[in-house]
Amino acid sequence: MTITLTYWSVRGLAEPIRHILRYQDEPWEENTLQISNEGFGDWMKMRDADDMPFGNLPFIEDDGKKVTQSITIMRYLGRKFGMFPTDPDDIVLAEIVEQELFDLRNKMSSACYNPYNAFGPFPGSEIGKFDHEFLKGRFAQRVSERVPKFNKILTKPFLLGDKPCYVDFLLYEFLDHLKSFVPHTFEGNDNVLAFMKRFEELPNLKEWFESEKYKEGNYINAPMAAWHGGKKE
Ligand SMILES: N[C@@H](CCC(=O)N[C@@H](CS)C(=O)NCC(=O)O)C(=O)O
Repeated sequence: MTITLTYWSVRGLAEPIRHILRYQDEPWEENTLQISNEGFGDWMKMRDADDMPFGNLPFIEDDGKKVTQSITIMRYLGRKFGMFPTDPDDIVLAEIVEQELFDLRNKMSSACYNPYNAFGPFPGSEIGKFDHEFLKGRFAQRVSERVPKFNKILTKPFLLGDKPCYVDFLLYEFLDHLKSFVPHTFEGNDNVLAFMKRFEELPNLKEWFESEKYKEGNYINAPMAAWHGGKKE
């Protein structure tokens, strides 16, 4: 049965899932929700149905089963397509990097989405002050210390060896966010740049990165964010 991915019409948390689905050879489909009152209404109906214990976006449907939580989806697809490590040391490294990326990604989201009005207006939401430039500066500092650490561990073609594992898809997408958000971070980190280039050359992904659809671009964050990024204007 064809896997279906449901998510908003941005890269957001779904792009690593899209990349892993693009890379493998089985057909898959996308159910795109528009960021509008109508799209939100459609989502409310799905979220409140009984077929997901904790309805959230993104989710995938595979063989009648719905899977939520982006990292769980990546692990699920990694196992399904033979891209989940089996060696205990590899699993530990993969999960450390997976969680490091999750932490950094959350920091970046906090610098981009104003918590006082992103989902409101709610009573009391006017009391806070959101300072995007300050938070971006803090984030830039953190990644300038973190990116060299990625550079240090990327000694093989991919994180664990010659072939990509599910974490490589998370890693590429996060690095690509950094490329737009804090581009100077890559200076002197040649292993990171070589990793990104190798990823873009992978079978099926190479065709994607050369496609018109990719060149059109898509926003990283939703329109309510202080920084959307990613779209080629
Ligand atoms: N931990 C979750 C976070 C999911 C999440 O925050 N999803 C946002 C979009 S990025 C959403 O719109 N969720 C729908 C909702 O909360 O109703 C994951 O990694 O999947």
